[in-house]
Amino acid sequence: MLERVLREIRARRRFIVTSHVRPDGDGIGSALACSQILRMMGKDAEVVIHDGVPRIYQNLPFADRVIQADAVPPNDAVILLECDSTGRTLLDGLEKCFLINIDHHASGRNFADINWIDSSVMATAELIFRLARLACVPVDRDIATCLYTALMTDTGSFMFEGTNEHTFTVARELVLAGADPALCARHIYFGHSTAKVRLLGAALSNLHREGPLAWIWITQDQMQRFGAREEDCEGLVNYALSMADVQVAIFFRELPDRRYRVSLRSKGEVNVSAVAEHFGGGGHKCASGCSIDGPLAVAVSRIVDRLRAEPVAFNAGLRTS
Ligand SMILES: [Mn+2]
Repeated sequence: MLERVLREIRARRRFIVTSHVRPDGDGIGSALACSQILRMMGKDAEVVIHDGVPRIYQNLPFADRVIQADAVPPNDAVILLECDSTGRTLLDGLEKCFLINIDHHASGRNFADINWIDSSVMATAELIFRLARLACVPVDRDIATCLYTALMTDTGSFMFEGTNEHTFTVARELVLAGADPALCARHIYFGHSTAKVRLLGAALSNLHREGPLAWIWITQDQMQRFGAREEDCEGLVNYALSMADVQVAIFFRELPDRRYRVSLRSKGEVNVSAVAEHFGGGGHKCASGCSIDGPLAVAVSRIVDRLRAEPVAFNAGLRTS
């Protein structure tokens, strides 16, 4: 499939690269790297992201030229990264375009003209790295920095389930190409806003525990009080997962329309993508998300009930603790 993707790229000239709303490190890093690889192949390429670049990724090379827009500009093809549908981009006009879908999610779908979905890799960045290799584009320091940041964030700093020797081989290649691990980490893990740390305090003061489950939430009122943005909620769920006997952590964020955005994280025993998919969302075995109607108490009990119905080992844990 990689060969096919490269063939279709070579046959075209003007590209738009995009990813989903609320883009994460892999979405942003892979899109920035991909667009630069295309430019080094002699193509016109721009990154268009509905929500623009979150603050912690704004130091990445090429981030300053990302176009924040509601529709795709004229192009010969659009490359969608990390999306299971065109809808995930919130960009208008995609139905008229030639679409190339590159993804590594198990929930990935064949919605585009070409679909390269490989759920054996930890990050789309690994696929973009392979694309550069096959296209004979030298991975320079800037491209390596984008790809390393994508790989680092999607593996939870090389700590998530599925991280293996192959992941480190790719990371090694990227460091050899000029990515600076400490510098990449500093921008992401020591680059938070004050609002985010205040949100963390509020979320942790709402910590609930039930056996191997932990959940926290943030209200619109708190978001406004701290002057927080949506992106400031990114990663808060991981603090609830950090306790020794917790298997699954859930983060509920109240949306302006009073629905709730739900982030699910698992240490590996429980497949949380099945739970998210049940409510119309998706993701990975260990990290997934969905949206659900409020009020909060109803949203919490629907999600928690669904988790109680999950695998036997997990239920045993729930009953005995
Ligand atoms: Mn990813």
